[in-house]
Amino acid sequence: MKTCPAGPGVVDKDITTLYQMLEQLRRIQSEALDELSKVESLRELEFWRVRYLGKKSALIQILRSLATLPAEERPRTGMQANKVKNSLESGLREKEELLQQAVVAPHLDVQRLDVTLPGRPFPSGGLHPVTKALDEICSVFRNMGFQVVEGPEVEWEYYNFEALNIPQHHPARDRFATLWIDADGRKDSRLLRTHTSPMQIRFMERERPPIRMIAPGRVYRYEATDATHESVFFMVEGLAVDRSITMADLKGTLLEFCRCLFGDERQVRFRCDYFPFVEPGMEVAIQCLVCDGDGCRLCSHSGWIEILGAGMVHPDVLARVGIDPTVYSGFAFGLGVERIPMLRYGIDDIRLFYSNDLRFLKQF
Ligand code: FA5
Repeated sequence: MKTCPAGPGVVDKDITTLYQMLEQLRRIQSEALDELSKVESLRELEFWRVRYLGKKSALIQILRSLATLPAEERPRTGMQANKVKNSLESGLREKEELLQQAVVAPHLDVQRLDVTLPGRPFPSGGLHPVTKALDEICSVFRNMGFQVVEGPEVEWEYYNFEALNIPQHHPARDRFATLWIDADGRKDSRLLRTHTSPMQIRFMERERPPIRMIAPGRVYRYEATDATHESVFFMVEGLAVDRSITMADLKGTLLEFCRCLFGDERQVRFRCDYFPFVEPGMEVAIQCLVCDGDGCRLCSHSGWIEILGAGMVHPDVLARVGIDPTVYSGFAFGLGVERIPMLRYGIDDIRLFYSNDLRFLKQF
């Protein structure tokens, strides 16, 4: 270890002026800190402490001699000497902590690793807003006593159309622009299901009333996309069959669903619509949440957004699966899932859900 040029334990007798005193303090500080950086053990640190902060050290002697200085030099010299002392003491404490850590955990590189720092966060994924909407929809209907079932996305023509009163050449087929898998004109071809309604048939073929089920899933349509239409989107089918089910049950169920998702205040509109597999049929629309009914891009300036088609299950459909329509009746509905988060969060383009832009997806 180097020593102070003036001798660490001796006061420089030549210091007569304030300037010289301050200069000596500066030298003591710079040399002491330089030496401190080279200390490698607690033992060396103790030597350092005695040399620079011990009773006989230059610094402590300067502090003791302050009383003998002329009154005008005392405050400035005293302040500077205390500053140096504080800086050496805090350097001593820090070095002591570092060296003690090295004794406790010698494998840690104490110079570089601060184990008290918070860890680096791992990037973690989140649920897609459509998945969240599906979960919420399923939970609302589960609470009303509906069971959740799933079915195939590649479907037989029979389930997608025939069994739902849509035979070949029926004009209603135009409504469902279909992606065919077997396009060779076979009698029973396969296709990508255009709606979840085939699940009504599949479920009624194997279960007897009372029935209360919902079937969420992807559907496919060969159509141009726009702000409210995608070619691949999600639907939730609903079906209830029992004795004495009426239109009032259908309206009550859908109103309760809309209240759960959009609150008591939001207006719900029921209007007649035609689907060959229900009679009577209707569409349900919600007052646009973006413009509050005034008209905007999202609602095509109508003030309303259609979220589902519904109706009383057609007696022919019940009869086809062996359920007696003179004893049982039922209601069914098919809900467009993306429309729910669009309405709730004011998303004015359905294509945002599937363009994989993280800036959009991270908001949910
Ligand atoms: C049907 O698909 C019927 N199967 C619904 C139904 C079920 C009626 C049971 C009666 C009884 P529709 O084609 O209207 O109906 O579609 C239902 C809902 O899906 C619409 O209200 C709309 O919210 C949504 N939807 C329809 N087309 C698209 C599309 N291209 N992109 C996104 N959502 C759509």
